[in-house]
Amino acid sequence: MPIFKLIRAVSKPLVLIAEKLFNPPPIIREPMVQQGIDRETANMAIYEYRACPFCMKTRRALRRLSLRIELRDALKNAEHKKDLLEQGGKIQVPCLRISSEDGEDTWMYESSDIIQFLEDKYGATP
Ligand SMILES: N[C@@H](CCC(=O)N[C@@H](CS)C(=O)NCC(=O)O)C(=O)O
Repeated sequence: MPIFKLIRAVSKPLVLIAEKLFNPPPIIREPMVQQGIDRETANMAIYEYRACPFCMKTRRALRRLSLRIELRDALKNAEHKKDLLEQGGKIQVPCLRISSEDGEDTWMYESSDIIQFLEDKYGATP
């Protein structure tokens, strides 16, 4: 078994247990406000691996900010992996894809940048 697969196999249950134990409380918004945000984030997707700690950090931020952004498993789903490589530019997760109507999608790598972007955009909404 290649070393990365072995590390992933060992760390996966730990990452998932930690995520369950230390889940932050979500922001509760007025239904109308939440619906507006849901509409806005419908054009976003996060490419991730379930057991990646950087992805877990990002999923925690999604939960805290009550963002219903689609999660795309780039390890199990070959099409998501291909899109990440060919359109995003490299295989690295997490990656936030913001689709645009003109086809010029934005691919944002780095968990800290993704979280900062989402915090700036949605963190202050009551
Ligand atoms: N600095 C990056 C690190 C992300 C990272 O190292 N992700 C790993 C998975 S945990 C990855 O995508 N590795 C490439 C691969 O598995 O092919 C971040 O904070 O997002």
